[in-house]
Amino acid sequence: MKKSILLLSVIIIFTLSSCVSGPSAAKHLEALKVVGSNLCDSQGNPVQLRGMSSHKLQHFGRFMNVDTFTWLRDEWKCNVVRGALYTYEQGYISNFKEKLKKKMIEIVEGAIDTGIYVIIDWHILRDGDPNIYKEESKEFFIEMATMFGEYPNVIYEICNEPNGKTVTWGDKIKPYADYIIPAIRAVDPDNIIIVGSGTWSQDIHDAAADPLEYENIMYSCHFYAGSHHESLRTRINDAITGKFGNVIPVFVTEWGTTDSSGNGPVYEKESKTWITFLNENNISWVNWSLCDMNEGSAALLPGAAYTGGWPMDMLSESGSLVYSLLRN
Ligand code: IDC
Repeated sequence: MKKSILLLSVIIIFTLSSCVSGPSAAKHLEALKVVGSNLCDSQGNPVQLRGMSSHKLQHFGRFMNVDTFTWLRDEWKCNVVRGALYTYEQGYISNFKEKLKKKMIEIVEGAIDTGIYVIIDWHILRDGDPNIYKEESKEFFIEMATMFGEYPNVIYEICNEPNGKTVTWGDKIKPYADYIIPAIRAVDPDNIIIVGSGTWSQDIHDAAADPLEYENIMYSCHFYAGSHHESLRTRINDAITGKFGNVIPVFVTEWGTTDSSGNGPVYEKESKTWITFLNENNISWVNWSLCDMNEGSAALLPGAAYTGGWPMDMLSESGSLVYSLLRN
């Protein structure tokens, strides 16, 4: 009798303490859905996600872990992170399939434990046509959806930046999406799926003229403050208000404070103009990138800790700007 009371109290104490400590103090996350041009919670209230993207996971994956996520959530006020799974450049296709898949699993589990959303980004770039590796992509997303589809945290981004003269929405990207999305939906019926468009995910007008016919789809639009300006903002505005024939929801899954090389000076004024525009329109955004590389768009200075806790003097010019934009 005494023994079983002791055992019971040990179990109760253990359960209580595991409920209140560490990253598992995570809040309950809302399942997301798309209503018109808006990302919404399950009640239909608009939700804006803001956060940080990794740089290429094969080089900078060490910054993506539950400690940095907890820091980003509490200090930077991020509610989303993005893991950039490069296909090329010694990425998933070229060399490191199992290693990078393992990293992505760790990232998703870390985001679940922290209670933030996570974008699983199939980061095509030099391989401009997503169809080149559509079999690998399908297999990968089925695996992710099978493991994590029941968690509201997960968002699938099925092609980072299609590019190339012949890689248009109608000819290449929509058919690719129509190949991948049903495969994900067979396993995960409802989490958000984000689709890129031509010209490095800027041709959202093409997607808006001929959108996909599934629930909970969003369209990414990418910008770099030194390269993309008012005309792209006008295009986004036209897309979310139906000027191209249909209202579509836009998600800025990647933007940078520099020009589109990712390097060089920080364009502070233009970055602020962009973020004001996105915030006013409830458009979610994710900044490139959380790493300590010596390039303008990197948020951290070389040598920054892999575990968060960064003092202000470890943030780059870009990192300080994004930190203040996130906290506002
Ligand atoms: C850049 C990195 C840079 C790297 C290059 C190629 O910042 O260090 O050498 O990729 O791997 C994008 C891409 C993103 C780019 C970024 C900046 O999605 O991968 O990262 N950018 O060039 N689209 C527009 C800009």
